[in-house]
Amino acid sequence: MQSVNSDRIPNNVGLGSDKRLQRALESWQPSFLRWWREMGPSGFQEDLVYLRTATGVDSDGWAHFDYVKMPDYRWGIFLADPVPGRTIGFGDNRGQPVWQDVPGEHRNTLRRLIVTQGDTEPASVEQQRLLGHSCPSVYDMRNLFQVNVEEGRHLWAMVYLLHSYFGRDGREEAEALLQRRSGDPDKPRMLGAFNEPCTDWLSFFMFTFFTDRDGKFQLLALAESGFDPLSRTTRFMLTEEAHHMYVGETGVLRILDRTARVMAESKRDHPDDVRRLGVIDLPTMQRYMNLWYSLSLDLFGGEISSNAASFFAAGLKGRAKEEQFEDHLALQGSYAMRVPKDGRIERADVPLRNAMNEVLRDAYVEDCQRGLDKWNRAIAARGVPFELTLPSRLFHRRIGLYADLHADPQGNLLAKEEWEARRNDWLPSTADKAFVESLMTKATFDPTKMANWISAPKQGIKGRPVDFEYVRHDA
Ligand code: BYC
Ligand code: FE
Ligand code: FE
Repeated sequence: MQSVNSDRIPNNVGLGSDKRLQRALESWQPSFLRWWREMGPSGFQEDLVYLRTATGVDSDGWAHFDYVKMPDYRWGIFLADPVPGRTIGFGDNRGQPVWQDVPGEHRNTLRRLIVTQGDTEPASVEQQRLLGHSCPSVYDMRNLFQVNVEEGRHLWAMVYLLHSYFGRDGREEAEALLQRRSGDPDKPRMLGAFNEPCTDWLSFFMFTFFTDRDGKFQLLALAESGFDPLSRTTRFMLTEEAHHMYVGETGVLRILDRTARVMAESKRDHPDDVRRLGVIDLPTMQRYMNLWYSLSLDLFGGEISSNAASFFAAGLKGRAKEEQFEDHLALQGSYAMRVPKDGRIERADVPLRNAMNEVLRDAYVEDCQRGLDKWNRAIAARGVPFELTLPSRLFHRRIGLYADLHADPQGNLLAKEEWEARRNDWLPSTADKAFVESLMTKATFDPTKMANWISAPKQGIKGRPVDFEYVRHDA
């Protein structure tokens, strides 16, 4: 077993000179590698994969690209550069110097936030572990593995914080992050969407578009934290996150492009006809989107949240790009919330601090819509009259104010029976899933080939051609 040091683990946290931390990470590393072998990508572990590895935090030269076997990936620990004289930007402690250590009174809350963030990272790897066996192309397989190893690095990032700043409980939490399992009823992952199956590539692309985007916004909010090590860690994680969302956005775009092209060429638009041509019909795309969007909306927590108010008050978790707001205290303002009351939806003014989850969700929804606009332009460019729309925030929620409602995608409230009867119009049915899976029964290992249901990407990775051998697999 190779030990954790600055040669083996690229880092900019002075790991080599901190013996205590080095020992702690050394004792965690074998558990991580065991977990990776057991729950990381199934198969392909001995293949050479053309991967990006973070080696520093310079905006122009932070990553190195080369072939590597996944278990040999150099999972590094990087903090964005400190901002000299940085002060807390919001809440009751605004203007005070940021904390370089954990303030005693916020210890439990901070640990909980870090553990929740950390839990999602290995969860997503577990959810995606079988996808290599049905990849539409070698290019896509490489992107899957890139996302997987980087989610592994995000786990390292949170474990670094737990080991460095939370002593014994931190070490216990770091072990527990490797014990929970996505979808396991006895020891599930912490947040809803991370226990959902993600076993086909349409779900994978929806996940990386919608669920990784929750990651982006949660990381933006944590990057504002007054706990400086958390801020610096998450700031660097955001650099990698951009690629995950790119994989999702372009993946869905390529599926839509392929479908729309087949529809235009065949002059067919009935979903059954479209399916017979071996591509995914657009109403099915809308249903998968409805599912992953609503699951991801839940990840922002309750609309009205005293937790969120206290995170904000304490300066632990801010709003995305806090500097864009004028009022950083948020003590006076209110938020006009849609609140269910007596079977109807009413507006109610909620104190702004209690609405922070909804404020973050607003920014997320806007960002999702920008992606959808691109998707719709791609469909229109093929001359197909179909538009994808984001469902209402009231639709299919399990967390928060709308969890017990039965709303259609337009936000109209329905009786439970009526909603159940129409469920398959709005969410993927068993038949939809069977169809999608039927397209994805085997992997494409020839770098020059692309599955029929998806268009080729416009460009390859790091200047390489699309048909480059991104994964060296002896099929
Ligand atoms: N499922 O006041 P409330 C990523 C719990 S994704 C299950 O409404 P709060 C990634 C909540 O914990 C980003 N439980 O919510 C993406 C609380 O429990 P307790 C992950 C949920 O606390 C793709 C109770 O309900 N990062 O990085 O304001 C691939 C009432 O809570 C859910 C973070 O989430 C749910 N959906 O906010 C890889 C950042 N929602 O305390 C990676 C850290 C809420 O009563 N986490 N609950 O037992 C947080 O900031 C907050 O914990 C949350 C919830 C935003 C999640
Ligand atoms: Fe992540
Ligand atoms: Fe991600």
